[in-house]
Amino acid sequence: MDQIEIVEGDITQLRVDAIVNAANTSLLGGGGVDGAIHRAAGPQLLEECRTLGGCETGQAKITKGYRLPAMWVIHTPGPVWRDGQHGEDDLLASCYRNSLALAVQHGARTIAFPAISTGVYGFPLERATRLAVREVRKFLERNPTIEKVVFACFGPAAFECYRKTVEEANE
Ligand code: AR6
Repeated sequence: MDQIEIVEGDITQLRVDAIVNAANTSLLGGGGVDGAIHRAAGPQLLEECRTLGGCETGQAKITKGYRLPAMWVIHTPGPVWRDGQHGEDDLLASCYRNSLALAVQHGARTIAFPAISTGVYGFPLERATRLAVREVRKFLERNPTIEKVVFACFGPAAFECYRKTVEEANE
């Protein structure tokens, strides 16, 4: 799976066609990676987000990237973790699928994901990582237009988790 790349660092710095934002359903900004993306993109991003009317959990909407190196931002609200019995896995999987489908629709060939839902929303990192890697691999098998998917890991623990999971998936 050499289309999958794992990097440690700030997703806002990545030179890819699209970066994914772990948003909330208002799409009006927040903390974590959402805050970082809005800060780096500048105020026009929020202006465009205001026109979108929010977004349901597991769905995705796209905007321009403004001051970001990325041309597009794909906003997807992940599920809030409760106990794993409230559809969290399916919702998180649909975040990945819908984001990738939007990227394809807009001609993006390279896309970067943060670890959606694993911060404030409390989704267990290992479980989220396995699911992210599985969904991305499935999508890549069927969609040759995507050339590269980057997992942007914030900190060494997340990096290690993704590295191990991708390695296991390749076995
Ligand atoms: N680049 C890459 N990853 C990052 C960055 C960054 N600059 N900053 C944080 N992360 P979170 P969630 C990682 O909390 O759990 C917001 O307020 C972080 O370490 O940003 O989906 C939204 O508005 C973690 O691994 O998103 C929502 O209200 C991952 O990004 C809520 O938080 C996701 O953490 C969404 O919560």
